[in-house]
Amino acid sequence: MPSTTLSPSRLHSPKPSLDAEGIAQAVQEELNKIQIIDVHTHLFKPSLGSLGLWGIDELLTYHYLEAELFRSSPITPEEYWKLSKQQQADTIWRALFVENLPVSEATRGVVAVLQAFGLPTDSPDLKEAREFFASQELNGHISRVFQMAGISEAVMTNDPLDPEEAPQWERATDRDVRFRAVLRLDRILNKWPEHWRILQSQGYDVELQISTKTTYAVRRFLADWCKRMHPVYMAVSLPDTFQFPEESPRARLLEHAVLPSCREHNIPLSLMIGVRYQVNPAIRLAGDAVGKADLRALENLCRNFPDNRFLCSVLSRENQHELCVYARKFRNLMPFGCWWFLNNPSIVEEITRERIEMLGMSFIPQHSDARVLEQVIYKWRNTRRTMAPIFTNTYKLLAEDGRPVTHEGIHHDMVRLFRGNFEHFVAGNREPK
Ligand code: FIX
Ligand code: ZN
Repeated sequence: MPSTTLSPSRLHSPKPSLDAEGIAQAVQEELNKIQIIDVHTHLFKPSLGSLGLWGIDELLTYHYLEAELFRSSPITPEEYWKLSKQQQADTIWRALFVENLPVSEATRGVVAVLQAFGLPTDSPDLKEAREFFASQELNGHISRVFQMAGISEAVMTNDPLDPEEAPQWERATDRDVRFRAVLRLDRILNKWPEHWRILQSQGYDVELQISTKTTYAVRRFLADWCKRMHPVYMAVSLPDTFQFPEESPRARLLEHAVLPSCREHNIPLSLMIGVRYQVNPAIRLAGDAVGKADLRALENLCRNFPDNRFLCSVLSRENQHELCVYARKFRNLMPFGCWWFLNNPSIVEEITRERIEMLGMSFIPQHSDARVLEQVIYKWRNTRRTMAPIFTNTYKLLAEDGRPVTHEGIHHDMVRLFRGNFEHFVAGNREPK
């Protein structure tokens, strides 16, 4: 892992240590100032057309809120899916924001976004909010939202087999510096039997069997998409039952196509482990759950493929400690984010404290996983709010134990956590962009 270090003269500053109040102030200042790289989102650059979701109706029909709707309203999923997008948003607004106080993390998030734009947070309907968002020009709105969220870039999730997205890449050749691409491989790795024919129809000499011919052709497919997308990493989400090695198309494609391709293009593979897919299909995207995974699969990958770099986020609370321990064993492993059901202050606090205690500042604390543009506003505000006291306490302990803490040192760490670690890890032995 290339260095993100301070020069000795700057670390061993003659400057007196900040006192407790000074530390808290410096942490707040640096957290407010840092322009974060949001390393995993489901946002899309505008040139990818209508894939990018934004505005009040999308904010309200977010699958986190749909899950909460079915707990606080008599409407059935079948009835809900028959409604138009606007009717769905109206239903969620009424049930979770008018008839009940929006106290959950996800509902409070919508309130924070409305407040950020100076819109009423307690009106009986969505008329004013809809008029406001309808009056926004998308490109300018994206830049304004990124500025409000304090992020410089959003890393997308791009699926080369998505029938809606794939054709867009033929046209979307622009390099929008606000967005970075990622080659998402869930369909190839988790659902090969259902998807290999799509590659064949595109002229890749693959078959159901994961033969050498197939792995060679899949590597060609990945190389073509790397040329088209310039991905910062490849990524896959994996079930709680994920095993490696194992006799499966997924394990063979990983070993003989994806990992070699990542080495060839010198980019990491991101493993997001621990999903129990569609435990309740009736509520669609909201129907996924979590399961504790056997992380020996990760251990085997990190040990057996030392020339590959692995970004990793695990969904189960019970897997967090193991992930920290494995990161202490393997420098080609970078833990990132408090993913999905973990992105709640009480759990973010627990995970982040444990990571600092075990890894110092050598991890990526958070990602937003935003599916709707304006979500980055509340998700990063909440992250800053939750992490400020954790970082402050960390430095207070360091000062108490006898090491002077300076504003400069804190600045260095915030840059490292929210930019440097990611940039260096994805760059590998190249100079980061
Ligand atoms: O696999 C993923 O990237 C997950 O983040 C999503 O599938 C999930 O639906 C989500 O939105 C989590 O926040
Ligand atoms: Zn995601």
